[in-house]
Amino acid sequence: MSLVLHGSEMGNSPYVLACFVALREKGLPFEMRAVSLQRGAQHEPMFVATSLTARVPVLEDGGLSLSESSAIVEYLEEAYPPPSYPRLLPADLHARARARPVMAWVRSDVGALREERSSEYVFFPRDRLEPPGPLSPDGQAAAEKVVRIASRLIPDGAGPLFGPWCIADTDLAMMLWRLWRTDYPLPEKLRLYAETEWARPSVRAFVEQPRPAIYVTSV
Ligand SMILES: N[C@@H](CCC(=O)N[C@@H](CS)C(=O)NCC(=O)O)C(=O)O
Repeated sequence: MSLVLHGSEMGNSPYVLACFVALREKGLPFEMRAVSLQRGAQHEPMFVATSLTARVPVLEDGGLSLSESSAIVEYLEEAYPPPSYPRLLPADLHARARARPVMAWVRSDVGALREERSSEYVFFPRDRLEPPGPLSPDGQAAAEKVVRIASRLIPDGAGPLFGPWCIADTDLAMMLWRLWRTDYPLPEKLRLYAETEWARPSVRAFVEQPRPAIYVTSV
């Protein structure tokens, strides 16, 4: 087995987070390679040869190179399936069906929030960042939408979403941390959920990885 995960040098990609957590939860050994997005290394021919989209994450597994974080998660679940390997997606068909829209939604909607509350706020100390400005009307609407949807999804007792942990929990918690780390008032249930999900060893391993001192904005 020779698994390689290409991530960003700054260690702040929510999409790389999902793949990193998926690999850790599966208990698979993998090598992490950092691509310097700031220097445009994602456009270099060597990387483009492995990446369909010239973006991180990319997973290499033997002869396969795969882009797009949710495709990588789905691949890992099929290539290293339960019960031999721990699950990333719920065992129950309906729960699994409900987890996928959560994964798709955090990747495709609420762009204003992802832009105005960029992932640096989640992964870098606040004293190294510009204080977050007020949310624009679109950003505010997106924040309210996140709270509304998360409140509906997260069960009383603060989760996980669908019984045992699944990768959609990490995705949703990442979205909530954008709010929580920038002083947005989260309802207690959501705050508890976000904190619990962030305490998972697989997530801690990503959050606590060493990062370069330089700060550059991205979403
Ligand atoms: N839909 C993609 C999004 C990947 C993505 O946006 N990656 C960003 C880093 S967070 C990237 O590589 N940006 C560099 C670029 O677009 O040039 C996924 O889920 O993997």
